[in-house]
Amino acid sequence: MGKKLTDAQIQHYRDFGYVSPVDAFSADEAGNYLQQLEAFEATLNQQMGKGFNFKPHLLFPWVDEIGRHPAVLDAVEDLIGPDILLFNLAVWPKKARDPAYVSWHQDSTYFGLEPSTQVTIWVALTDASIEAGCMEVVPGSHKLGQLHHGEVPSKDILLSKGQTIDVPYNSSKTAFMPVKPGQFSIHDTYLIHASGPNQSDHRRVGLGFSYIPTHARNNGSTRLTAMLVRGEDTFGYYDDEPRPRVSYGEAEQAFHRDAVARFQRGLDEQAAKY
Ligand SMILES: O=C(O)CCC(=O)C(=O)O
Repeated sequence: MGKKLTDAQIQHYRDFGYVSPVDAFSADEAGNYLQQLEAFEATLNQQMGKGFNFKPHLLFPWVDEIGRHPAVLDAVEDLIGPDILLFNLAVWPKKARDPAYVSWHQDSTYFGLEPSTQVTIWVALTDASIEAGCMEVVPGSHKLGQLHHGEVPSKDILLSKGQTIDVPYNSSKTAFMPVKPGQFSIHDTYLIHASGPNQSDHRRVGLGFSYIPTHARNNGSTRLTAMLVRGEDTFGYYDDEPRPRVSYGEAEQAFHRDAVARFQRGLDEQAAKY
């Protein structure tokens, strides 16, 4: 038995590359987080999409709180050990009846990690049903290792460069990962996954936290930032990210700008490799 996951869930992750759904907090708490997100969006008059969809845990204490939720970190610890860095957070909200989708990809493609150990925890703030465009995965595909991706230009693909797997693989069997507000799904860095358009009448909002063990270094030429969220970092491969103290404060915005610019340079460098 792990700290959060059962032995069967841990074995399922090893065998198939994912686990879902897992409970973190109540639907009421999810509603409170969503309210904070929407209050911020109202001040900017835009979705927490482009410009804010990377690393908002550096801008908002409520996002930092979710990223450190014991249920989340206990599950991560069960899979990658006790010394944990939050490496990235990506948010791709989908409006009601939104044609936007995420094409078939592997998260490892972006990150340039050695070893490529990374786990994504996708926390739902609203209902992410199949109809609303939850994630869909190819069970067991994490065992295929890194596959080649090509850039697919499409205004509806939410991935920044439309990176999509462009080599054949067996996609005859897929599984959906529907999650309710306050629940999360877990997937491995090499797992092939996607998410479809939102065909429901409500917004689909979730936060995709990427965690790595402190020993996973980035092989790019830009020194990246990361936040130690549990344990100890004796490697020092990343500049420390400070926790946000006030929502969208000046210092928070300045650090966020710099961290995202570096992260973006890292993404561009990795993109040149596939
Ligand atoms: O938000 C989505 O629909 C897709 C998220 C995703 O691909 C990820 O978190 O790795």
